Amino acid sequence: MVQNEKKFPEGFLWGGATAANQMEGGFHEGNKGISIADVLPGGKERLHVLNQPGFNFEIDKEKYYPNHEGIDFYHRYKEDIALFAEMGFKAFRMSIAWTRIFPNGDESAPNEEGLAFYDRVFDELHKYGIEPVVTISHYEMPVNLVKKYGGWRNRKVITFFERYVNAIFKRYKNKVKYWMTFNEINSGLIMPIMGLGFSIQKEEDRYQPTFQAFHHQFVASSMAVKACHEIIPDSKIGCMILFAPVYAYDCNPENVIYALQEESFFNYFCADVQVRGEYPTFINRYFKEHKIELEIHDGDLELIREHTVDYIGFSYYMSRTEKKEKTEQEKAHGNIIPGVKNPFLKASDWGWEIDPIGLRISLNKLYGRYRVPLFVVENGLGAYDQVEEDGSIHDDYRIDYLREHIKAMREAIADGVDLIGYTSWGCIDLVSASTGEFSKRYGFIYVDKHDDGSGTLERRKKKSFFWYKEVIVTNGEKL
Ligand code: BGP
Repeated sequence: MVQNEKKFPEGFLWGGATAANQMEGGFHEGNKGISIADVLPGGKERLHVLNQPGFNFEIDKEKYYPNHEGIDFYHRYKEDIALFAEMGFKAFRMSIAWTRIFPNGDESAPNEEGLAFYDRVFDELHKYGIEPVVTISHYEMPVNLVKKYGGWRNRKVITFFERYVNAIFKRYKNKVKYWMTFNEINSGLIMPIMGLGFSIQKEEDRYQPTFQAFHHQFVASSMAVKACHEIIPDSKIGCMILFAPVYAYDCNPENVIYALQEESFFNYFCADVQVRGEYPTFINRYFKEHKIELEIHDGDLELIREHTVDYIGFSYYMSRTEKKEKTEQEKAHGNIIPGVKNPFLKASDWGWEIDPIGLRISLNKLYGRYRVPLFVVENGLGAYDQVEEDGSIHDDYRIDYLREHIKAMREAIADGVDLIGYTSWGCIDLVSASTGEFSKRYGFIYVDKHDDGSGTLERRKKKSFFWYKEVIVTNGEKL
């Protein structure tokens, strides 16, 4: 028997993660088209839009849209990548904005200016030996595809996506080895606007249209896996899921079965299709109960079966505790899916429950179920940072959070989990996806930009910058 060592393997991909729409800015430059992220306002209004029916995907000229300028990575990528290199990053997770490559999504040829921009970014990363890890679609499909076709509900979108992935695989085949298809694909179950490209108008939309849209994404994802392997033979392409392990509130079997059902539905439904290559059996009952009958074309299921992903990328921020019957008071309101408050856990300023052991549990659950390499492609603490008079930022709370999560990964490696990398979320401050705020900061690098849009965009190294540099240089030994 091989004894698992309690240390990070050689070549472990340490780094940071971002998404184009949350940092690039330049939303009108280089012929870029309008994406879903470009029509989302900031602050409370964003939360309202994401949770209420009937969003129209229009830009209101009177309003402020934080993603339009982001942190201006579009013009400052050299400066930012130099800072990542100074921290010793081995990998940088970023996404390509679909709307830079196909501004409206349905053109027949790609936009050269958009392609050239990412060439420059990848070249800059390679200059420092940083491996790009690229998400193909991170919450930002072209708005034209939403308005004209109805987002992922429409099967035609698969063809447009195919055009897009073929263009980027061909163009970057010598520059990008690690890919991921849809960011947090399972988030479409709760936030269809960002993930599936449509707004729920009535309760029934949560069933037939939602799962038809998922089916189209699964077909598109397998098609992308196939194309990626054909065009870039030494590539690795993964799925990306939002994983929050579900705990039963207590040992009441009613709560245990409820937690199990929630976990299967939210954490495993998409991963089962993308990793195992087939719809899980538990979903059939759900489909039946909600009268969902998928329209499946000849060849769809074969494609899904034959072209499964090489690894699982996942985000981990919190665990979730569940109880079948819960009162309003018991709910853990900040969490992505509320559940009930866990009395053993503290929460972030946004109410996200902090649970490093939950990461070890997630890694064990995922590896036990799928036996493919895992990649933690998002994890971090959103917090308010204070800039001191001398310009320093003492973010010890962030260091504590990350340290405990990295320890948990090390334990999981000793448990036998095959973990290939860790890219902590928002390695440079950027726009929050759920709230559109700048003040919810995750970075090792502070960006002088505020919720009202003011700020010089100047970059500053936080205390965590120097800490993470040590972590990387010692391959996770010095925490
Ligand atoms: C994930 C998304 C990211 C990111 C992160 C933090 O769900 O993939 O895009 O933003 O969560 O969330 P937030 O920005 O809402 O704090």
